[in-house]
Amino acid sequence: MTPTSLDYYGIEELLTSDERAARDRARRFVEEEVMREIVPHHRAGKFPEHLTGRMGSLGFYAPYLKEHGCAGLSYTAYGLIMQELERADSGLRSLASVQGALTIQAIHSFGSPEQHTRWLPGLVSGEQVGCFALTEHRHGSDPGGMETRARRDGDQYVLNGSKCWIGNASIADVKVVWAKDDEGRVGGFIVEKDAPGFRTQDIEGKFSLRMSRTSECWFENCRIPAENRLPQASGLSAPLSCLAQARAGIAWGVIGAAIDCYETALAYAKAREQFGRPIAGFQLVQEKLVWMVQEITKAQLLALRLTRMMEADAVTPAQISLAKRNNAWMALECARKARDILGAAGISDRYPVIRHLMNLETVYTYEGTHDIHTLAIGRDITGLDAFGG
Ligand code: TGC
Ligand code: FAD
Repeated sequence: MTPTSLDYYGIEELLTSDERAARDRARRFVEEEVMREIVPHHRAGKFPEHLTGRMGSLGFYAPYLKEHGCAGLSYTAYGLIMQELERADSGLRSLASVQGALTIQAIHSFGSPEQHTRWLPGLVSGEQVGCFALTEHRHGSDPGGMETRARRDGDQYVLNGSKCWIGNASIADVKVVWAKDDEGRVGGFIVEKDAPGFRTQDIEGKFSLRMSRTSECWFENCRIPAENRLPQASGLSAPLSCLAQARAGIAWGVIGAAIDCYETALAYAKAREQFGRPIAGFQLVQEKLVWMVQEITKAQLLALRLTRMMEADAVTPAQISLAKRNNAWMALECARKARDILGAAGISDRYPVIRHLMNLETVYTYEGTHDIHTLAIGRDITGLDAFGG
């Protein structure tokens, strides 16, 4: 196991022993069971499906929850687990985000006790795969405009519409689908694997998050039992509150990708010689390495403070937006600088940098684009809505 990792400001001292243990368990899993899988699966554009159950058995899905087999750890431990998963590949962290912070979170927050008993144990253990279908072909940043409808018909709901860019939808046993009801109010509906009228297709040709399955979905008079509606989910705030948990995980996760880029670039720069000396000795190269250390350190402090505020139940959506916005941008910039330091070698998957760089283009966009978070924070500090309308 890698003994050390970038920790310029002694973050280690601010963690509890349980948090360190959770991080080390995730790191060990990544190094012993995942790293050898990554390049072949990334090249093939496939997720190593057998890891889904294994990650459940290690308690990686919504580990900040206590019931139904969840690990009952702190939000900081959750963040550290996401960091270690994303150090390997954003697709691995994405699986944990979609399964845990989105699907499990939605059923946990808005489901009935019967729904908890029925679906949560299988999702928490990873025996069942979940997905969270909010985005539509015509509505990404503005999910409030969604066109998918759920019409009540006796003891069933009939869903019509489509969703796009949905992680794991084509293999999901349990799909949390957000749709507007007869009153035009957003609700959450659980669509099970073989629901009649449901169709899905994986999106091919992705250059980013290749080690992750992403799908389109269509609902054509798709009938589900009325008891599959999440009773407590009423309005757009329901899916947005799940996104808050996932965005906090991303704020931590991307630090893992950034550290991997930095450490790769540092080692390369010390070994690679040009003009008769290691390129690490050139001022311009040092400036890039220093920028990475500086921004990763700031991102670590931001992420830690964020999850400590979440542990105290004292965080606002705009504060979460700020951490997601800053840290995803920071990681993408680190990947770009690391790619530059590696020269031509930086475009080869012999090194992890180009893979992280391509992945981070997705992370910059999903869970609210960089600019959508700019406007969310802008609205918070000015009281003025610049989203349009
Ligand atoms: P707005 O009026 O602001 O809000 C509607 C209601 O929601 C409440 N709210 C929140 N609640 C909890 N957490 C948040 N972060 C919240 N933000 C808003 C708000 O108080 C209001 O409540 P109420 O009771 O008054 O109705 O809604 P808006 O239509 O103006 O939109 C705001 C905006 C643009 C920020 C929002 O729509 C947004 O976040 N858009 C981005 C969409 C997005 O992030 N989609 C992500 C899809 S899932 C995904 O990408 C998964 S990838 C996962 C992975 O692989 O890791
Ligand atoms: P758009 O909303 O069309 O935005 C395009 C551009 O316009 C962006 O630059 C944006 O910032 C800008 N823009 C939009 N509105 C404004 C404005 N008011 N002011 C200024 N600029 C604006 N979604 C799910 O529901 N579930 C998933 O599991 C999921 N997984 C994903 C996996 C991958 C690999 C990807 C790429 C996406 C995934 N998404 C998922 C979708 C993701 O959340 C959306 O892509 C994202 O919310 C942006 O929506 P969009 O792509 O439609 O872009």
